[in-house]
Amino acid sequence: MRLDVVSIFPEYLAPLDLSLIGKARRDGLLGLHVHDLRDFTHDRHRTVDDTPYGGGAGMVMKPEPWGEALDHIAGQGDSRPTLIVPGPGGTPFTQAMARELAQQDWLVFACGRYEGIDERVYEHARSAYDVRVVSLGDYVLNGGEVAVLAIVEAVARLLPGVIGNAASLVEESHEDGLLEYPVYTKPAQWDGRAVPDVLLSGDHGRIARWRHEQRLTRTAARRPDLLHASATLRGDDLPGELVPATPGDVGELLTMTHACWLKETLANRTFDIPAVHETVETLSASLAEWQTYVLRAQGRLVGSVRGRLDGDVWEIGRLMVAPDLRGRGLGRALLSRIEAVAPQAARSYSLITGAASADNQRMYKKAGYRAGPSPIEGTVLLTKRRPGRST
Ligand code: JD8
Repeated sequence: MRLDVVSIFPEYLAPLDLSLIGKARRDGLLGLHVHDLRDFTHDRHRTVDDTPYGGGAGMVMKPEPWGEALDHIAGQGDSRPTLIVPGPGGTPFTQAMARELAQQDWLVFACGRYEGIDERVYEHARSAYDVRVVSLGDYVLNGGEVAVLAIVEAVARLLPGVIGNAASLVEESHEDGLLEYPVYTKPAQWDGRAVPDVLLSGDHGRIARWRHEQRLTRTAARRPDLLHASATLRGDDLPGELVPATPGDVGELLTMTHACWLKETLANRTFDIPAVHETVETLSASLAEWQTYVLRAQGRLVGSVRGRLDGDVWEIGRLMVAPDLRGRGLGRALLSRIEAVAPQAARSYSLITGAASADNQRMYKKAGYRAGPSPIEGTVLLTKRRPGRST
């Protein structure tokens, strides 16, 4: 990758000689050329700024030096570079943008100062560049150099060979939308403080689960904006009440049904499970037969359950939670909700699950259900008397 930076303070970019970026330059993994804007002036004072048309405080950067500088640089190669112009009003710089820019061959950075660069420079540059105005964040700096230092580091470290252990790029904050987990190193005891036992356990599965939980918890606490509401959903604080399913839900419901029953087919080693063979038509028709409810988090369908009265038994079915949200008590919460909406005539609850669906059976038994013989081979029938309903 080739990088060009234009600034009236070229020494500001000296930190890019250091550390991994400096090494990457020396190893030829990226070429960085820093240009002094004043080299593209022709007056004795090497003037780059002037007073703003229309009046107002401060000075504006003159168009001529910029025009000459950008034309000169564009002439250094055949391809069409991307021109990044940092500015407080630009598109927020993100890890996703860093990944995108890291795919480019040639990036050119224009560091403004004063009140900014004459607007005609942006228009002029579009003839030879893909121009992007990018902001580092919602605060005001005095110029673009600091932003360029940050953007170049964020982009260059994604280039092959720059970071020794590319694997470490995977679990980083913002790489997958979650903040990083806490890290520890020797000594195991310091300042009367211990390293969490799980990290000393050698149980890599447990360590991975703990780290993921830490990332979720930290992100929910510090950057809930990064999380889809569903990510922080827990059974004990279900938002709102269950909403009756409508024909408009059928598409998503079918998709989630098939996704959720994959686990049951694997556990029970059979595809002979009604949910697996559900279609849009059969599911649409079922809405008339079953009281079906959906649970949404910020618009995302994350759970569902249904019930119908069979004599004095409230038959519960299709209790499902989006696979990535299991283990948070949502299934238990949905079960409580569907029990709560059982009609007066219901004196007990029943539901059927796979004979090998251990997690489901464990959850139902914890909720007070008793397993018994089922009319359907390969399944168990779980029943529970409705509280306060004597025999
Ligand atoms: C480039 C001139 C200063 C900005 C009058 C203060 C980025 N996140 C960011 N905050 N500020 C900048 C930034 C500020 C710049 C320039 C970037 C060039 N200034 C100006 C307008 C108000 N002064 C930035 N990226």
